[in-house]
Amino acid sequence: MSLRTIATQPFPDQKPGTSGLRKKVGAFRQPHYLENFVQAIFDSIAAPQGATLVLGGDGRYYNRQAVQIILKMAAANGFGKVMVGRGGILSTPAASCVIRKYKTFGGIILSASHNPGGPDGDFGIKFNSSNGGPATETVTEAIFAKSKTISQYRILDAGDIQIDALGNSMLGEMTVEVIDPVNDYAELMKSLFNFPAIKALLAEGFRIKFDAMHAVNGPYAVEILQRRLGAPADSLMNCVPLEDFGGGHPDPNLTYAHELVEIMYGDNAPDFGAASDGDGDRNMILGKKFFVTPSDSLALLAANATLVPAYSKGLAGVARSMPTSAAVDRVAEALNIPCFETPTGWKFFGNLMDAGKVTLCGEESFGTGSDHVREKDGLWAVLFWLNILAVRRQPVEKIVYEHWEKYGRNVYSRYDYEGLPNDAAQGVMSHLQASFGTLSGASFGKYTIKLCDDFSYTDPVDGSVSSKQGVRIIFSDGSRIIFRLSGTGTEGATLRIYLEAYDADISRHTLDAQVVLAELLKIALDISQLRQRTGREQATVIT
Ligand code: VG1
Ligand code: CO
Repeated sequence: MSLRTIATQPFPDQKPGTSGLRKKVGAFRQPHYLENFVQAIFDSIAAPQGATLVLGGDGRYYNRQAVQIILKMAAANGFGKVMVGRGGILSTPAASCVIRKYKTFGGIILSASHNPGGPDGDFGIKFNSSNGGPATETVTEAIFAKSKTISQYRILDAGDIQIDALGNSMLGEMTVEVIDPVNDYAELMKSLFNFPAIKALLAEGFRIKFDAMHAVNGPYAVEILQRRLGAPADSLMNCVPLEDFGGGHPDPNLTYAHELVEIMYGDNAPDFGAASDGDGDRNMILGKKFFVTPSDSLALLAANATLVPAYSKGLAGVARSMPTSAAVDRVAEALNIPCFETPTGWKFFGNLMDAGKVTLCGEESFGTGSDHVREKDGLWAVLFWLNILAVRRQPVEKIVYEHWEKYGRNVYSRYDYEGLPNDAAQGVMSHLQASFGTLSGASFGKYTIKLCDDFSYTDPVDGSVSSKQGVRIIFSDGSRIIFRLSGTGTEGATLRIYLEAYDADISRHTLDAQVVLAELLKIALDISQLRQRTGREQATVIT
């Protein structure tokens, strides 16, 4: 077994996006591509000699090969130990949990989350710091800078390491500990929620359906929902993880989780439905023929937090990403706690949680979480809902309607235009930016623009500034239109339009969101010239 130093050349395109580096599998399989990025991580994070690292991924195609490469590189770069999930698997929230529980130096998570997998699908990698959260922008910028000048990487010349049985083995001087990917996470969930109450609810015939979408959360759901909480086996679907997610798009929304949606909108529907994504950090919540928008879900969790043992003493504060609706702001105001507005991406919540400023965080993109880990957490959100349902004993939609009655309704929808030519998408954004002057104060029917700008965020903890985080058009009644380019796609550009209208009138709370938002959508398409500039008439996905 010998340590080898391999000469390499930089790749120009290793800039991490909203959540790590995501590319087609084919890109990652180019000689030296993965190795360069891993060495750039190791060169940037200054881990002390003998440090411990956590390693695992969502199990998608190329996960196993990547794990072997990273183990050999960690051994050659002076790490003392790597804790790897059995089979190379760890859900994103479970990886965060393990990093924190064992106080490791950090971890490497292999995932392209909700993006499709398989040989022609996507792969991804990111580094999480010792707080268990995605590296801050300062660190990801340093990794990118390093990737542009890299000239060599270090790797151990060794055979493949067994990662399928629990226990320790040696790789050169480094210990490889294969850990159970589920147990630490399940124990953490048990410590947060009222498991006996949820168990009782399920025993009384409250019916649930959880769709793991053939992704990483399958075994976690079997252990927690079925084994520990007693849900019948047929409450779970698609719980066998597959390298290509069964050819599906492991994104829990009304479009891609249609199998579950059909059940929840069909005859004899269960009382509660939920799904999670490729790496287990997203969640979708459904009632009988009822969809809870992620922004509303965050607000509801905040408003009902004291029903959950872990949050019974109340919340320090809440945070949401800028495009997420202001529903949670209203709850924060009523609770008299601070509410922070951050750029898109979970990495911006870490500092706030570490400083004890916020307890709950969420994004409109089906992500919710708390300071129990430093990632968003799909099953945690499902358990939070079940805990609320076990205490309140009301149907999902009733809980939502009561919430709107008290706080008003932030009617919300997102339109995604995927696979656009890069320059056309950029053109839309530049056109909007150039129109700020003429748009300010302009009226469109009942809507008058109060403010338009490019969102910029100053981190209240470390003072770092992130600018150009999305175009905001804010109307005098608080309604908003946001335009953003995605930072997770791997093909062309994805442009997202986020629409939000506030409605306090309960007589309109049963209206379909698309009906309420039709006028805002028209304004958005007009002022952005999206159709003319991209030739696209319809959005690819509407959530
Ligand atoms: C999207 C979502 C964002 C989320 C990110 C990672 O980013 O909008 O809210 O944090 O995905 O989620 P973008 O840049 O494509 O809009 V996951 O579950 O893919 O790690
Ligand atoms: Co995800």
